[in-house]
Amino acid sequence: MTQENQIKEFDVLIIGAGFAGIYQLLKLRKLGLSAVILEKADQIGGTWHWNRYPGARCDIPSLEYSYQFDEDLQQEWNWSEKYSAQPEILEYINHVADRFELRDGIQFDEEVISANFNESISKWNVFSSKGQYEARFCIFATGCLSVPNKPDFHGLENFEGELLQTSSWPQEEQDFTGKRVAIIGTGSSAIQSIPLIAEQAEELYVFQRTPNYSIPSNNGPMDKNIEKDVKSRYSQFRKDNYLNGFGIAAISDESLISESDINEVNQQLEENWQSAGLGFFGGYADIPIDKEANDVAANFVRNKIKDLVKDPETASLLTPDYHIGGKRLCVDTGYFETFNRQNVHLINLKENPIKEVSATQIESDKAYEIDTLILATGFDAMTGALTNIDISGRDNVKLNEQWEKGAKSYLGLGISNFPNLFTVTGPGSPSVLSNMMPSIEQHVNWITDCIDWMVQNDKSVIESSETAEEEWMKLVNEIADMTIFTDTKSWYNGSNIDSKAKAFLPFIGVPVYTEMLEEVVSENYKGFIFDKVN
Ligand code: N01
Repeated sequence: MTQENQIKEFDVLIIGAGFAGIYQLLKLRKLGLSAVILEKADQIGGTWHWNRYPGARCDIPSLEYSYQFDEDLQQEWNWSEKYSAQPEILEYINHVADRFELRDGIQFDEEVISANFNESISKWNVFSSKGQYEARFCIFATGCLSVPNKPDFHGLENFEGELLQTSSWPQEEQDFTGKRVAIIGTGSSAIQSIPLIAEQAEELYVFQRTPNYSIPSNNGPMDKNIEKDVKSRYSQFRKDNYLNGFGIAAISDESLISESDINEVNQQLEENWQSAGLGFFGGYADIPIDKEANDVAANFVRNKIKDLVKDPETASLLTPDYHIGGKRLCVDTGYFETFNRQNVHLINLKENPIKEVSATQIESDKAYEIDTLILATGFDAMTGALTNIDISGRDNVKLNEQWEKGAKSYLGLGISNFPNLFTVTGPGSPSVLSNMMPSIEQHVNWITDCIDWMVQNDKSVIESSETAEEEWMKLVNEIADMTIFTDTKSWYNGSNIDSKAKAFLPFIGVPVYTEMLEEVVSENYKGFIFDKVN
């Protein structure tokens, strides 16, 4: 066997060098375990590396969308804006990698192709684009929104102009000056990028299938008083946020619209519109669960769209008719106002789906001559990054076959038949319905403690029991069924991808989830099986 072909051995393999992967590497090193990250990209950053389209920024305040594991780090790092833009977030993760000397533990340009559990030695055998690895544990830190959805538009391969996708944006700056640009999709990525592209492009054609609710970010330079206040009580601030349903320091949601005076409700919603962004529901606990309360909030936004967009027909096309929050809420800077520009045109794909893309045109209600086509068509969310890898567990069970009728996981951390495999923010955990950063840290801490516990207690192999997994997913769905989240087509329930099983995947409710995680640990990892004998 040549040097390159040698199997490299580690205690733990981590897949993905985003926020989850690099923190996981740090934690495992502290435990004294050997670990390596395999990363497909040529640099760290995960989602913040790939999604570098114009306007990309977080929509949870940066004081919250950041690591909390190191007090010095959180005190010393200063964000320039309330919601930081993608370049600054990338700078931050690079800073963390350097500060904690993590770079030498990452293999770049190395895509994981397959992972097979070898039952005879209880180890994972992993093949990448560059080599072969053997490890006791595999941790998938592959993100929830990392596999782009590229719909098969008829004739797309014939397009001779520039084809871009928001979720794999080139590293070189793109200049749209003088160009006729088409963008397909009106989710968060499009809503962030459209206002900026419109400022440059000669013409911008927005192809919309479903309109979205979007709340103004009211972004701006970091308020130094707020920063000082948060930093003076950072660890308590973080703890308090875990007690909020979505893990975000929004306005507490103690009131019910159904029991409140409508004028007061509208006043509160106006305040939220002016300042809360993603926390727009703040103040009212019944918006996600009571259709009438939801209608009050939805109508508030619908009226705002009517006020912001001058042309009534365009305003009406931009107005969603489904429950607010059913699709992930968007946060924007001047999105609706952009449609008042002469060079921006909205095309309704519900009435006129895309018929054909040719060398220079895109055709729906008519043919549009374009120079650039941007796909802002979303992701194979929550499961895509796992099912795209050929993963086989016990008895050669394939993960994508086991999940054919819907993904099942215990706590979003472990999957039955896949021993010593952990997922960070996997399906069945709050993940995308929470602030991802604390949720990532919560999972990485949990996984690391679990591995440590196994070492201390002389356990070799852990896997979730099928019963625990079944019961867990039943609970995930029971909670979701109490809300309006399941009525709407969204990537939360796989409806954005035709071939995908339709099931609601995120766990709703950070505080309950946190309690349950603690309970599982306090009962010696209840629901998991150790050292299973066949
Ligand atoms: O993707 P999306 P995204 N023909 O799935 C349309 C996070 N994020 O990248 O709704 C025509 O939301 C699709 O239409 P429809 C955030 O969690 C965060 O924008 O399926 N259209 C939709 O309009 C977000 O929710 C930030 O009818 C097609 C759009 O494409 C998630 O990532 C910023 C189509 C896809 O919207 C995904 O957002 C950006 C087809 N065949 C993203 N297929 C922050 O602010 C799809 N569409 C932190």
